[in-house]
Amino acid sequence: MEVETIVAPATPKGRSAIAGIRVSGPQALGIARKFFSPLAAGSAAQNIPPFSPILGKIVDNGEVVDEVILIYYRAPRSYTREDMIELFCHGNWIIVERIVDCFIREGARLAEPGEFTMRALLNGRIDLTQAQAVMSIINATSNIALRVGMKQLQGELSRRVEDIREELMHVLAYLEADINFPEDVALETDGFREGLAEGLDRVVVSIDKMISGARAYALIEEGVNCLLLGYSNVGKSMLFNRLLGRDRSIVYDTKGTTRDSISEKVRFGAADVVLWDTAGILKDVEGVDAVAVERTQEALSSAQIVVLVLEAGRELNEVELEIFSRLEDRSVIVFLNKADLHRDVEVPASVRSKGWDCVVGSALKGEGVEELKRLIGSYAERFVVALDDFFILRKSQVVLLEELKSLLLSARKLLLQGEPTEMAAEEIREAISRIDRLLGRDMDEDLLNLVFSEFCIGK
Ligand SMILES: Nc1nc2c(ncn2[C@@H]2O[C@H](COP(=O)(O)OP(=O)(O)OP(=O)(O)O)[C@@H](O)[C@H]2O)c(=O)[nH]1
Ligand SMILES: [Mg+2]
Repeated sequence: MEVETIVAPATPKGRSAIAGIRVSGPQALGIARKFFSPLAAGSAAQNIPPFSPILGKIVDNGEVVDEVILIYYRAPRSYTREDMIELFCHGNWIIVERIVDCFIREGARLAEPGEFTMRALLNGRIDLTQAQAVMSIINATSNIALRVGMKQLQGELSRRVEDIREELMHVLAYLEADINFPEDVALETDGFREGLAEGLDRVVVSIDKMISGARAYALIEEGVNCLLLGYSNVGKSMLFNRLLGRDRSIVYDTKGTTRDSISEKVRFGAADVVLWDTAGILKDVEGVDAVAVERTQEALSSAQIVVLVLEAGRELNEVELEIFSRLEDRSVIVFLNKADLHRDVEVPASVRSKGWDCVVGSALKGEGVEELKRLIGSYAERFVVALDDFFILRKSQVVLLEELKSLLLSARKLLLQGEPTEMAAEEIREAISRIDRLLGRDMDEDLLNLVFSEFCIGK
């Protein structure tokens, strides 16, 4: 069956200086020739050299629709590896629709969301992890998402997955040799099984890295999560508003003012941060207050940075000391608030002994707030430096990785228990097929449709 030619607007609906339209498929050039005529004197419509922008008119039924720039990409040197046309017209949707209609009338059809990228995948120009990176780049709302997307597009994740595949093929080759030529190859010598098991161990370590990298990335995709945490009424909401520079959260002189966790995106220095105001921690509360405290605990579980707000000049209470013990593995900054009420503020010994950064200030007067912003920013930037450890994977792909891991652990066990090598080989074959699904090679339609349904049209 002949490949269909697809067409779609490549820029969003609305008014702009320029809008783009994309066409891909064997008929792309043939159809374009029917409407497009180059402006340059003496140029015939037939003369559309590849890879060079040409100024011309789109003429529909004798009427000039628009003046456009057209670029012809000759297969396989295009985004989809098929023949492609890109047209740039004035950024008015009526024009865009008329040009798209011209192509449809002559035999192209409107592309599905993500269909251009899907073709790039099917034609082997990119793999599934790169296709996802494309989407992530388009949808990125933070610098970190952009940078992780760009790394993945350049094949960072693909290479790691390929390395794993290679290692497994290697293991499989040994196992198959043992299965097929048990008498020829003296494979079942000392250390044969142990050696293969060691190879599998290495692979499991790198799979674990990918799984935790995907989880870590999902948590900070929008920005590094920074949570304001503390006992009730210490001034978290007022500090939150100060950090945002506007009155977002209610500040009130009674305990239990904030109930829901409230989040806002901010940028401190070069870092994108999602800042969270939370309900104050209180002991022995009931009803909605207890639910509010639960919400805070929940939010705490996904925070990378915690700003622990304490009241200057007051002894730490039981609740606060209890909070301390739950912050072991976080980046913690202490803000000693309400310093305006005291002359000399001492940093409590218990805080000092933790070695946490500590800012003495006042949300009311705005003191210490700039210092706090700077600290949050520099902590957040450390996550951007850890870029190599992040991967963009859907939940279903993380599940694939987990299955992959358990197959390998099972193969390892079978090997070490001295079971017939065929049993381990079967697990490894299964594992390799999981890898192919991960890369989009083994066309797992459900997974592909899931991934591409989230794309925008024209990409
Ligand atoms: N003097 C002084 N008062 C402050 C300061 N920060 C907050 N307050 C006051 O402390 C009270 C509580 O402030 P909030 O920001 O609502 O405290 P919270 O920690 O969000 O309280 P909950 O949401 O109930 O947990 C309000 O009356 C604020 O005006 C400060 O730096 N100095
Ligand atoms: Mg509050």
